[in-house]
Amino acid sequence: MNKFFSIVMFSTIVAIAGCGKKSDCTTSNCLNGGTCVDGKCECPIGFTGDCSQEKVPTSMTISKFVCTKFPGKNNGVLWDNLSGGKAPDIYITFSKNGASSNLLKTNYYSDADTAKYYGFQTTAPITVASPTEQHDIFMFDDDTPNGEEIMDFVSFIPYQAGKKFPTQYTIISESKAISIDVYCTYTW
Ligand SMILES: [Ca+2]
Ligand SMILES: [Ca+2]
Repeated sequence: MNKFFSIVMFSTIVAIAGCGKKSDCTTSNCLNGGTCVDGKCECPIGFTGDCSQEKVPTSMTISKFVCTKFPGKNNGVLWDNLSGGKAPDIYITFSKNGASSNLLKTNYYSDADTAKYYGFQTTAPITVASPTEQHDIFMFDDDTPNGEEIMDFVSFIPYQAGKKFPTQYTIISESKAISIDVYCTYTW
């Protein structure tokens, strides 16, 4: 028998054996709400295999960021200490690490109060084309017409692997001075 026929014969035997094979699943072993159909788990979008494995999103959409914590002072003094002792005028930028242009730059809130939460969003949702790559949020104190001061920044990877695709999650800066909630959806 030549090699070609050996392969055909082997494939045929495997195919016949496959027909009599018992089911790979029952509804109870398909996870995360998956159901067993014809011996195969049918999974909620984003999951595969026995529905415990996540598919990496091809893109994400961020609808808003909400800042729940920011530093009210800069080394013990008010951010606008030189201009009459005022709280900072906060805004953020969101960018892919190393990218020269921002995916988002917001307007600022004047004299921001550390006891309040501040939402940052644009008229159109932000598309994150590389959800597995590092992105950065910088927070600034606007000092127009004298530029701005960087208050702190948060680096993060938008797709948090193994977390089951939360539509809201919290990121905290390394200094722990800034805490921001991210509101997002996923596309596969
Ligand atoms: Ca300032
Ligand atoms: Ca200012």
